[in-house]
Amino acid sequence: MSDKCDLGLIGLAVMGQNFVLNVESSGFKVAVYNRTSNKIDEFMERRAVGKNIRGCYTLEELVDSLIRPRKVMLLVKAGDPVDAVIDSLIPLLDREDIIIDGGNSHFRDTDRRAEKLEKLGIRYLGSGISGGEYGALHGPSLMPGGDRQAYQEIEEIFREAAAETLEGPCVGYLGPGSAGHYVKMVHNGIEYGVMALTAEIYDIMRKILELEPEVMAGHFARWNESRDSYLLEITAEILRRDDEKSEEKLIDVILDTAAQKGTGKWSVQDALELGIAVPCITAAVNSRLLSAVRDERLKISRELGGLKKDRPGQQEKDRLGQQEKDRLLDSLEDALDFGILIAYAEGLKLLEAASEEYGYDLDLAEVARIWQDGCIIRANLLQEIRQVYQEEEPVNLFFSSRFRVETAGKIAAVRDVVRTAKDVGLAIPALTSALDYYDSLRAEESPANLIQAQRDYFGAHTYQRKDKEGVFHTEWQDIHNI
Ligand code: 2AM
Repeated sequence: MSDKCDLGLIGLAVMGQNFVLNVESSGFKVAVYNRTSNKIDEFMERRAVGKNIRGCYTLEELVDSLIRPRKVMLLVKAGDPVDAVIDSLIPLLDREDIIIDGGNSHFRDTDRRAEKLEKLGIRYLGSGISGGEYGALHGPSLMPGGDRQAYQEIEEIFREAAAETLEGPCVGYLGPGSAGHYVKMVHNGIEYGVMALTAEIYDIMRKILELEPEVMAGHFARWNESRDSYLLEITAEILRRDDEKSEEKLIDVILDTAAQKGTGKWSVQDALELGIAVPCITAAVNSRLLSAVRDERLKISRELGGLKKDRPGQQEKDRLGQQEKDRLLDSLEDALDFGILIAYAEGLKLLEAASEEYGYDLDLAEVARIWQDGCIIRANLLQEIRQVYQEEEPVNLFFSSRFRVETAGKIAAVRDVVRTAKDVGLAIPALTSALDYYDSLRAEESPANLIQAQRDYFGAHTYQRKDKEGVFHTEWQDIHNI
């Protein structure tokens, strides 16, 4: 047997280390390299001891230790570092060798790199990886795209490393160019939506129902029994956790400003570019932005804060009796389901449009299958979503034969939750936007006739009529009299 390695991995941060250990544990030999060499030492002396892993201190050494065609995977910081590493690899690689970028690269960067490498005869794959550090070690969801033949060369490694479901490993070739990174970006957009929705439900539990974190945890855990959603599961766990540094629950001492690395924003940016509405996901990104301006919030809330009980003669919060609280709690469960479905619906619509525009030729049933396990948005719901796209091409996920009746059945509860929050001035933008998305698509008539009239009035942009073919313009003003 050759003592050469099956895979070379560059970038030994935690994700990189964990992925290497995962691949090695599936029976492959891995060569590793990191820019800062003491990380190689540290890894080799600790976690890699006794394993089929070779530490390399130069890129030449890494490349020389690989079976041909060489497969070099990058798990370095997204952005310029990826270009820097690729540029250093180019002179060392031969035609037909394969570079795989496993980072969270912007899909346009992936396209640019693929094009550049194609000219040199080097094959390129951009692969989304989801599942965090735990997933990287125990089985992530892998979303590869790019050169199809190159994928076939690394398929065995990826299939062994990926999370496993009854329907196969959570990996599959998604499409050419940046298809993989695009799917990962939208995965993260949906993730933003689901996280914002759970946070809003938590906010209602906390501020309107006045529940203790432990009790909230119980509800999330109970709801999750049939849903098996990773994000619901960790929400319950988070709410239960005691703080080690105080007497409080940990959730109560964590600062309320959310950070972001950009994939949610990119989803929204490209959705706007493609002309696809993703209001729930957009609201989730906006929520993080608004949470981050804490100083502004604190100043304004000093005067205007607190739940408003401003309807005449009502103490809204105090008015909710136990029965009403129980009803609201039931409504929250339905509202969360509804919001989550809409977040998926928006994301899948975006994928549909991107597939068309960028020629990815995505199979949405396959995307849903790959998301079934290993990744952050994994949940039982994805099995149903997969079936929808296997069976039909729905105008919208929520209107598919599988979800149509169920969704309609939840709307009264959603309105109940939104109304209650609005009454007391609690912001729940992701859920509100999800409901507005649904109501906008449900409306036979939108008010855009007025928009068209306004556009024609001030800019002679013309309009179409309901009753006649063609393009029309009205002289709205008598210019001679102005
Ligand atoms: P480092 O340990 O030398 O910083 C995540 O940050 C991973 O990306 C780390 O392994 C880090 O290497 C690597 N990385 C960041 N910038 C890099 C660059 N310009 N070239 C190579 N690797 C880089």
